[in-house]
Amino acid sequence: MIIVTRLHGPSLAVNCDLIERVEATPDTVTRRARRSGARARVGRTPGTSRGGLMEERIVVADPVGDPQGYQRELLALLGTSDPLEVMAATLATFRRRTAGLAAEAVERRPAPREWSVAELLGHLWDAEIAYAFRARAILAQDRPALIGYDQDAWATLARPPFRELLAAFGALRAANLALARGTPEALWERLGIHEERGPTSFRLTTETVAGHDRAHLLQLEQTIAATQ
Ligand code: NI
Repeated sequence: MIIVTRLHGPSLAVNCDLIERVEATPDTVTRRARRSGARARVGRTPGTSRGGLMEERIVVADPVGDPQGYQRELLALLGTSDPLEVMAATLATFRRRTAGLAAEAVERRPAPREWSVAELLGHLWDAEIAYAFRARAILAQDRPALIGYDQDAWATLARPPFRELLAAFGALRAANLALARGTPEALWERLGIHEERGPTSFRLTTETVAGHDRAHLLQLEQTIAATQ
C-alpha cells in the first residue's frame, strides 16, 4: 500500500494489490466504495439482526431489492473467464492474502457496520452452502424451487474460528468443483426456479458464484487495506 500525502493536505491510501488485480483483469467492474448505510436496502429493515452490515463494497445492486441487477453485476465481474477456474483459485488467493494476519486482525472491522475479513469469509462460506444445495437440487430434481436466504441473518449464526472455517470452505468448494467438473455439458442448462431471480440454470448459478467470488476478493483487498 502507498500513502500519498499533500503538504498540509489529507492522506490517500493507494492499494497496489487492487490496482494490479484490476489491470490484470480488464473486464473487472469497479466502483467507488459506498459508505455503509448509504445504500438503499429494499426488502429488509436496517437494525434487525445485524442487518445493514456491508454486503458488497464492489457491487452496488442490492441482492434482495434488485436481484437481476445484482446478478448482472456479478456476471460482469466474471466477464469471459472460466467460472470453474475462477472458483478453483479463490481459496489459494484467500489463504495467501490472509496468511500473515493475526487472529485479532482478521476480526477487525474497517467500520462499525462493515464486515471484517473473518466475517467476509463467513459470508463466502454461507454462499457456498447455498450453492451446494441449489446445484444438487437443479441437477437431480425437476425444476426445484430455490429459496433465497437472508445473508445478514445467516451472518449472526455461530461459525468455527477463522482458520477452521477456511479449511471447511476449501473442502466444500472442492466438493462443489468436483460436482461441476463431473456434470456433462448438456446438464448445465437444467433449471431451478429461484424465488428472487426466476428460472436459473446450473450454468448461471455457477457463473454467479464465480462472479461473487471476484466481488468479495476485491472487497477482501479493500478490507485488508482499511484494517492493517
Ligand atoms: Ni456477497
